[in-house]
Amino acid sequence: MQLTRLKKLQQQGRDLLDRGLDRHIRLGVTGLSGAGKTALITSLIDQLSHSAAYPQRLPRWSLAAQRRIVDVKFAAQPDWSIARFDYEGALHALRTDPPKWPESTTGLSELRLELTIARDGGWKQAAWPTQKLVIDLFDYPGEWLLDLPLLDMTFKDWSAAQLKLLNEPSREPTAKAWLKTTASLTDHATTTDLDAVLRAASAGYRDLLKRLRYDVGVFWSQPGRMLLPGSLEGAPILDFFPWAGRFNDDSSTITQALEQRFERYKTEVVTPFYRDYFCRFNRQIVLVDILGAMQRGPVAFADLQLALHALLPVFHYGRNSWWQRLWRPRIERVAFVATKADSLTLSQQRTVLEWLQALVGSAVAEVDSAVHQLQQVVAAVKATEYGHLADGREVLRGSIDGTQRAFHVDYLPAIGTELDAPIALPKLDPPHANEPGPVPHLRIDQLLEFLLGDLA
Ligand SMILES: Nc1nc2c(ncn2[C@@H]2O[C@H](COP(=O)(O)OP(=O)(O)OP(=O)(O)O)[C@@H](O)[C@H]2O)c(=O)[nH]1
Ligand SMILES: [Mg+2]
Repeated sequence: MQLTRLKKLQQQGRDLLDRGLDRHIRLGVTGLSGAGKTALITSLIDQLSHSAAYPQRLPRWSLAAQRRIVDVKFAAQPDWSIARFDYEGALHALRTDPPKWPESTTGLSELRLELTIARDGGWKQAAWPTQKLVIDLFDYPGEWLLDLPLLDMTFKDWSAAQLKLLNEPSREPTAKAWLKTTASLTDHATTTDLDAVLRAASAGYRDLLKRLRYDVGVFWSQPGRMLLPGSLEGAPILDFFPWAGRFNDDSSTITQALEQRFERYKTEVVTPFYRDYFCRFNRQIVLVDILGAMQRGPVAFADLQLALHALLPVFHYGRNSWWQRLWRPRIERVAFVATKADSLTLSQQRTVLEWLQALVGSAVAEVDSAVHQLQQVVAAVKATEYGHLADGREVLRGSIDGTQRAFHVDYLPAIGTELDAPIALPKLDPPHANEPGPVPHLRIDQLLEFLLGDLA
């Protein structure tokens, strides 16, 4: 506890120093696996690092439009114990021939950029003609965010909620066998076989979560680390599962053991992430994979809405929960973003924006008004060109499986209608880099304006 407080004080000291010197942004970028985080961060870094030389590529970011970016450089990241975001590796993949999308990632990584910006008038201009803007970017799995609500839950409440979910029609057929096995677990496991019993049922639960995610397409799964264990692979802290057992029986060995693991998961896995990272972000991009969910079909799309409902209270600054009051997250700006919009025509992009507004709108209305928020539809890396066929129909042109094609996504549900069937979204190859400068994008400059526009 002492060590934790000391660490927190040290961090606060570092943050204050950072902020006192110049403007300092700690930008977290998150989204569930495959949402487009790595492509987005790579594009953000690419746009920023070229912004002094190619400001014309970012017309809607005022600092670039006013030609005030003097220099951009990479700097040593403050936290040396986490991976550096592999911008060079991702860019190399996008720039090879044929180009490839960056590899999938599973953990936390960080990168620091330092921008030198010409001042725009004001009394400081004569003495200090430029100022520094330090941007730390963090890539982290959205699955970790889904775990934050656990901090407010007891094992009993969490178990009840998860078991209810597993019995719903979208999940029950897949969960049936595991539910049956766990229900038949007797609570008379002796101390010697308890560990083996828990290990086997937990492995079954983790396997179930994976099948639900990858076969059925659901998004809402807890605990998130069971899907992306990273360094916790095989660790006993992940050996727990929702339990329908007798909670009021103090002598129940299984209940006690599971409860203990659940509490340790909260204090040793969820809390450190919340305290050391989430609370220290002052800006946040949340990627909402609307197109990915529609592509997986109605069950996945409904489940995305469920996941968002679970996730959005994390950005609720009314600080109703003890963990929010204790650590006081200070996110000032949150951008909810749907990416991969380059697969759609302009009017279809508008439809996706309407969906995004509808999905996050109601929850976001409750976010503290001091937190600025944006909903936007972008493409981190624009892989298509828009055009028309001879008969006037709209069409997109891009490379699919190495062949140039003209295509059009025929079915996209209008807002307020049901998604009847999966949408047929093509998996585009990245664009060939045939011009110098940053990767082509859609509205990344608007995103930068929202995230950084108030700073210089
Ligand atoms: N057309 C298009 N496709 C994109 C774009 N961004 C991402 N994609 C597609 O989405 C896939 C996943 O993107 P990533 O950036 O790896 O997603 P991620 O969220 O980092 O995924 P994980 O690291 O696996 O969690 C890519 O391989 C591309 O196929 C985009 O801007 N345009
Ligand atoms: Mg990634």
